[in-house]
Amino acid sequence: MTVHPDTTGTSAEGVVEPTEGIYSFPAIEAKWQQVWEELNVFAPLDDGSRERRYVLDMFPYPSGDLHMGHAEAFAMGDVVSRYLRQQGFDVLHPIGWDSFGLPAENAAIKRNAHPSEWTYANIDTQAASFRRYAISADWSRRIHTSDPEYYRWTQWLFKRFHERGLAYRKNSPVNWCPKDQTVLANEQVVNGACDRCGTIVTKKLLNQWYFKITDYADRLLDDMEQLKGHWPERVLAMQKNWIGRSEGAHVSFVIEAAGNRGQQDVTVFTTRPDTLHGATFFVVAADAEIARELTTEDRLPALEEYRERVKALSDIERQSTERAKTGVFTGRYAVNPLNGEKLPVWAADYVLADYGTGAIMAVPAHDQRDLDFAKAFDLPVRAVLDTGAEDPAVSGTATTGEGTLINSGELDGLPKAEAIPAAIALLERQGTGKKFVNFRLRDWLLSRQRFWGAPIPIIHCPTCGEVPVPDDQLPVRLPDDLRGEDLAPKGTSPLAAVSDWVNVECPSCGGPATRDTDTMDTFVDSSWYFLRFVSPDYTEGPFDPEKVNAWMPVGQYVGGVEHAILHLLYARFFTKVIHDMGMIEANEPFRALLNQGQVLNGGKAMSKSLGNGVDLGQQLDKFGVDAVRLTMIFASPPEDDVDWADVSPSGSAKFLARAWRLAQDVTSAPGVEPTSGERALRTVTHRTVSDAAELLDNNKFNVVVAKLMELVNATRKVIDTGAGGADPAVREAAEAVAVILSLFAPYTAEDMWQSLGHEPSVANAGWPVVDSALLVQESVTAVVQVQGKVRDRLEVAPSITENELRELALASEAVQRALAGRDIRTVIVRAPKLVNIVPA
Ligand code: ANZ
Ligand code: ZN
Repeated sequence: MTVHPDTTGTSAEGVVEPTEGIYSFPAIEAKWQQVWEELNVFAPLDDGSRERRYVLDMFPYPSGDLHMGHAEAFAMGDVVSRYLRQQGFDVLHPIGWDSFGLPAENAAIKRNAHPSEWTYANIDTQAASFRRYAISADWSRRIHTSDPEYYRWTQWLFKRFHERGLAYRKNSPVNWCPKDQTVLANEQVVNGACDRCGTIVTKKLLNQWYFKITDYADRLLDDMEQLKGHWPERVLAMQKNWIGRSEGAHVSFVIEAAGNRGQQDVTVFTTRPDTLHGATFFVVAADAEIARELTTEDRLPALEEYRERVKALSDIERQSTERAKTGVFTGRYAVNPLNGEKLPVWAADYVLADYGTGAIMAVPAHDQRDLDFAKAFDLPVRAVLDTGAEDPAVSGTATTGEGTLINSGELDGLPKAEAIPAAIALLERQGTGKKFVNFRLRDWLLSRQRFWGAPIPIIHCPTCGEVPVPDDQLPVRLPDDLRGEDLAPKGTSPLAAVSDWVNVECPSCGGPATRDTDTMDTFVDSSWYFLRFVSPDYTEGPFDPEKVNAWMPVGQYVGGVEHAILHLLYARFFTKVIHDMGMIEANEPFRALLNQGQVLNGGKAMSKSLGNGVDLGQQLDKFGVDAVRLTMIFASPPEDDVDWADVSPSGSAKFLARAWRLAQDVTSAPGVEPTSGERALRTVTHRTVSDAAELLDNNKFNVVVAKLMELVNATRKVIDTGAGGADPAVREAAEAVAVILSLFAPYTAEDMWQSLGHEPSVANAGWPVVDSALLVQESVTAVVQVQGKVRDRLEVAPSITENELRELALASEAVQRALAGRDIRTVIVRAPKLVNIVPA
């Protein structure tokens, strides 16, 4: 083993001996973790002296120790963060915990404990694992959303939303999980089941708090323009689809009196007002109140029986085109406002109560679900658009394309695109309809009847109504003496049973009043945490406005695609509202988004039931942190899945040892001029550094690792068979390896850096400067063809002009031989690579 005359090997605090001999990751890990903490390497300067960059990982939920999924996601975020630091940016890379939520509460019930015990114990475990995993985080900014210092500001923000009319209460049928005994947002119902416990969700009529996110629907949609090219396409598509903007019209139909029911108006939402003359029946959502109101008394028992059956179905089942259509006749008729026709009114499940107006005009010729229903109940089908296809009444297939209006009175002959505004104009003139833009997006139901969340800061007074808790009385703290059974789900919040917490004086009139006992959805906590990180100890508000404008928006956000809709949409909404309050300049929170893939094992997601789980701790013990990190990065592009059965952490460990030995074998002194070194190796080094930067800018981390492996091989070759470890080009290469490797394998890189005679930390070494003169290729091979057949190869300068190349090619003896005196028709030249000569 080479001895290094030049190695100083001291850290700022005391002496840390350079590691020699055999690469041993346990020794290296123990050594550097402590040095980094002492040097406080990863706190940003935050003084404006450098351009700022904010890199954020979706903060973890403290469900237990870290798992393989965390190891992948956080490795990706750390690469970005460490890379930007090397490029000279002042990087904010914070960490915190999304620490409110049901699992803590369920664990507390089981163990007769307070939810905070389980929560904070898990946070400590995860924090220790993150430190070991060498996440380049600024630990001084750590936040937990369940800390009163944090949820004080969640409550403060709720109040500001309330003042702006963006937080309100209403009675409505809500998704109810019978097992968790709590309401769920639409977003938390997956295929009709609770996304937490899988229980089939039912509907319950409750008075609940909502955020008026629908007021922002247009902006949430339009501002996606800013995100194009920086967010994954599919996430943007999912958001767009979730917001679901539909242009069309509201059309009002008179429902004639019948039996015990009087005449009334019902409005429908349609995207196809041009097809009004093709409406042959009318449908209301069976589960909407309107269905009951419309149905004549004699038919009510049939309706009620049908409604019971509908309850059990998810929205997806209800709208499926596969299912046979079902419904009941209400005994009523609707009058078509354009032609006076009487349309039978049905109640059916394929129309949803909470979309549009919950009622439709059915046009079976041009809507497949209406056609299936018409067939099932023998209702008429009338085409009003000639598309050239067979009559839907005969084919059984509704026609939806472009075409010309028929059977439509004064609209006849118009193309569809003109008929839509023409029909709207007719309705507007009559006062029976108008243009309308409908959204699929619903208001955000935020109240939960559970304990472990931020209490809603409202007091209900019999005299004054809803009275917000004054700002100086925030936070409304959770009681800390509830445990075990006190927390068991009862349908109302466990807080409702704590009478000395509930009963308070009204802040407005001083009379007896009660606190709101619901807590906020945990998505509220995570809708603004990225703002708290810029000034986590700020006490004058949720964040320091100056700092927030200096750091926001987040430059790179990293996290799982499972948050494509909920979290990202809510965070965007919060940012826009806070922007409108004049508190931040940014109107989008995350400039760029990276969704890492999943970690699989044997082609399947790791799961307890499959027994294919891989324990992160065991992998780290066996292969070391750096090898696990490097394996995650090297396995695939960051967006793709990593199958742990197909990768080789031991191969990664071998590569790391090989890289590490380069530093051990360097014998030249630090700071030696590299210009006298072997040029070929220098070219590889500079090309690698240059390519790596470009690849990193495009998130192609795995390719950077591949290039790094080539550089390590090239360097090893010079040490073993060339000028050896004294060649300054070898030092230059080894230093470049250490700096690039510091993004992926920080322990190994730091140790190399020390062996190379530098002070820690390599994290601050700075990206190597590329000498572009070394990148110039000295010559290129130009292929010369005659009639498509290769006749010669010429070594030319990369900058050769077309004319120069043509002359050279024509002068070639081999070409002259092939031409055999024939005249030339054309010469095609693609400088500097190709010439094709075509004889006459
Ligand atoms: C008549 C019509 C004729 C329609 C036609 C479509 C085609 P999007 O694009 O998703 O917004 N609709 C309205 N409310 C509904 C509800 N609550 N449940 C189920 N379907 C509903 O779809 C709008 C169209 O979906 C509306 O336009 C309505 O049917 C139906 F040739 O009206 B249409
Ligand atoms: Zn009062």
